[in-house]
Amino acid sequence: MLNSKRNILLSLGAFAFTLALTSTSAFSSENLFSKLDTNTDGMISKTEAEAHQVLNELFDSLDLDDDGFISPDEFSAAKLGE
Ligand SMILES: [Ca+2]
Ligand SMILES: [Ca+2]
Repeated sequence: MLNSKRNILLSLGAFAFTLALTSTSAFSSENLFSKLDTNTDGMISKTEAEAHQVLNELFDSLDLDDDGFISPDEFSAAKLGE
């Protein structure tokens, strides 16, 4: 009985920790995205990506649909804000 209560507390703690971690990284990668999106069209162009060395190098492999822009989805897959 005591054991299972302790397990519930432990998993609640782990859940809260994961949640905090997830929201922190989402926040920072969103920040980075809007920082790089200098013309605020919601996409990062090849020129805008040049401001970020890693993004610049990974640009072609991150641009999954080959439209020449990094969308927020493509950007978050790169996990650059973590
Ligand atoms: Ca842009
Ligand atoms: Ca794209």
